[in-house]
Amino acid sequence: MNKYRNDFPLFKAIDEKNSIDNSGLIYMDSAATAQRPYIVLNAMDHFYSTQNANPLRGLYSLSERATKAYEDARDTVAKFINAKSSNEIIFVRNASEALNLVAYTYGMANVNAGDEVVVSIMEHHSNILPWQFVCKTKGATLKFMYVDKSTGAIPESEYSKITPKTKIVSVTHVSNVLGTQNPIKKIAEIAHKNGAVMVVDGAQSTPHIKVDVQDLGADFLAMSGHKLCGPMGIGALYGRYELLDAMPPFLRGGEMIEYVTEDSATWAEVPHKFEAGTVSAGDAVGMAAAIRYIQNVGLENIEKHDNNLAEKLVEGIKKIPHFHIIGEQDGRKRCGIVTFTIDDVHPHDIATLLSDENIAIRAGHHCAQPLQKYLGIPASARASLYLYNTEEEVDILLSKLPQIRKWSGFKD
Ligand code: C6P
Repeated sequence: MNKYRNDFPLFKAIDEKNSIDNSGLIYMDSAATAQRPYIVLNAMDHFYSTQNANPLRGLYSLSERATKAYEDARDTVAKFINAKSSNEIIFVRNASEALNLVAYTYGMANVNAGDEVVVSIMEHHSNILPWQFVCKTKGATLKFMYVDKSTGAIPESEYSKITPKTKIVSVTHVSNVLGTQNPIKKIAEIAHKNGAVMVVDGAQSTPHIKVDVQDLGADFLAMSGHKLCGPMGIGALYGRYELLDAMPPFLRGGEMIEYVTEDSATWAEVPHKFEAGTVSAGDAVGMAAAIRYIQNVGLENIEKHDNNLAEKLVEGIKKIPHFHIIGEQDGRKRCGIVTFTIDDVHPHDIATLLSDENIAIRAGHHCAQPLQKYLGIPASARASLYLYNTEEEVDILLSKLPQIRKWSGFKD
């Protein structure tokens, strides 16, 4: 896999003043945002250099080309997650916006007083706060499925929180902290048996494993472009067509209407009903190029590579005294997300000390404060691996980690 590293300009970047040299950088924060290959930057450059016009409006050929590039990108996303039709893909800014869209439209229209929404304790804030808002506004109850603290998995007994009162079940496919891969298919079956819809947060799964929305039984799925080597500011919401068609719009404005009078409006067909204003076509083109890049590398190869590296790192960390792996204990099942704590050392100090060694990891609450509170840890450190990381980099990290307590003034 190491050959793919050369596809990413950031690892070669030297600025004009020669003051920045990323060539030795060990970047292990891809769960926060991945790096972008040339192919993505070139696709966006090509769009703005040769096809730039406002899509979906103009009746001249340049605008038609822009529209085609944008709609082709939608088609690429649809095929990537095996949606039945590209009309089931709505471009949004990121996974957070996708989840908010479902909450503000489907949630506000279908959740009523006395109803329940079920999430898990491992959710990112983006999959908790929109549901808190819906439940508080509508007089409904937000219920949490808790995890086994030693394995990071949701015990099956917790599924009984999904009942006929449940209108929405919203669970992450892969946890950005625990690395847990949730059995979405099973949870979706339970949700559907109880008459609820299944919302899946695919932010951390779509970059690493094959995601098939039909096989999973997902009614909605949120994803971000920037986590799968695409640009920032673009993501997608998958929604089952029948549900999207029945939902009210999210934002109101240009190009999402059929007809407007002084005091009323009717809406454009799905998906355009949900895409008010000038769309982010250049970013959509970049996201599609990223998906094609990932497909060329092969998701199975990426999965294998990430699992191998994560296993090596997890097993190495387990051998270091005072270190604790948080969540899933099998590195091969963590989608490259390796989260740990060190006794008596704050995770912020871990990240700062490693930064001095040219290693970038993330530390903090990872936008999952309810989870950290439930686990009884104020914060954690997280190294997240992707296709451009190498075994050598994992070895370097593993050689630095045992020194962190010493650097922090501890004798062992
Ligand atoms: N997690 C992390 O470092 P956005 O920011 O909207 O593209 O993605 C939000 C989001 C939603 N769900 C999960 C499971 C996520 O991990 C994230 C983003 C980043 O873990 C930034 S906090």
